[in-house]
Amino acid sequence: MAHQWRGVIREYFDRLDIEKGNPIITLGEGGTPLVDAPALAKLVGADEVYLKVEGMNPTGSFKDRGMTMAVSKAVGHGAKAVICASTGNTSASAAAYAAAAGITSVVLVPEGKIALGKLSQAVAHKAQILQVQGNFDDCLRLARDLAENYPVHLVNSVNPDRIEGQKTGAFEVVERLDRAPDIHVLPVGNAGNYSAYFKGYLEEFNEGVIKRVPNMWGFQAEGSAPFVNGGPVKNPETIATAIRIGNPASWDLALSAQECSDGRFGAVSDAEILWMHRFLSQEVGVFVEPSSATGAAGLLKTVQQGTSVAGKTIVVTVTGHGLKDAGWALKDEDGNEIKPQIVSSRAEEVAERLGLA
Ligand code: AN7
Repeated sequence: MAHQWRGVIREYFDRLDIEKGNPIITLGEGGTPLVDAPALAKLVGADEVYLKVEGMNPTGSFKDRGMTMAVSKAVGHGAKAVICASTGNTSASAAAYAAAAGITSVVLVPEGKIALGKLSQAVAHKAQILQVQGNFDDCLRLARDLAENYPVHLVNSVNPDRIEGQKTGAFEVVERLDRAPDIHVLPVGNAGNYSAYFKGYLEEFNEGVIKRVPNMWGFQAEGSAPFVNGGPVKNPETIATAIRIGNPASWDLALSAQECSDGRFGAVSDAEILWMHRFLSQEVGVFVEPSSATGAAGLLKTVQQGTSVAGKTIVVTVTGHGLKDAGWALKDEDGNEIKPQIVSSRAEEVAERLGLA
């Protein structure tokens, strides 16, 4: 049989905190493409920009890298049920990995604030879903409380197994480039992924594989930007529902990653996010969910505000697939619905409509 990618635990077993003999629950996550994005490089004036396309993971987001670790270790400890709070992608991933493991999943999501694709994934994988009257931060508080007092294992990124699995994204970037990028850009919600990439790069640095750690640049949505405001946001708001988080779980880890990497945090408006969402689809060929365009939008804004990235090699993690939250592609710049025209099946008419005749 031909070799296929074996998932991040088997591919990086020696570099992960997991014991021999622990069951491995995998759906083949990781090994995602690093896509050259010359149109984005040109737009921002960088030497090279690559997108780490995490939408290519089994459930369509980067969460799978951490979930394979969290669920495998939960099963290793005898857990029969896992629980998470989620803005959507974590719930989709937890539900899928629990299904693969043959255990139950419970997901708490903010009422009415998760994208349809993600909700349908959690339902498809038979999660017990509850919509909580509150925001993500309320859901996380509740999930922690339940995991502490009832027989259910928490798989949010406050569980270090999640960060441990997600650090493999940095390993893959280094393997592909044969060095570290100068700058690594990410969208930030709970800041788990930002912290995980830094951990991965730092380990590569400590092992002498790379000569320096990239500057870690993290971007939030303006209405939901605790790292920029310097403290929690009580009522976070943004159309980028994945990162509609006011009280990030990985606050301390992320701040130290920012300091140690000489990195930065910034915020972009919903309009800037949607502009970049469209640019990535139309000019790069990569369809991401709006939240996932936040990093690239922040990179552009930083350049527009006067920071040059000339000569730099930049990697931008695009975190989730466009099909997760597909409706945004069907709106134009002014928010009007885009509806493909209806035509007869006569070639002359079709040619005329297409402007070919
Ligand atoms: C597409 O699913 O928090 O900064 O509950 O789904 O590590 O939180 C999702 C977060 C970026 C932010 N992009 O990552 C959840 C959840 C997408 C996301 C983030 C999320 P973190």
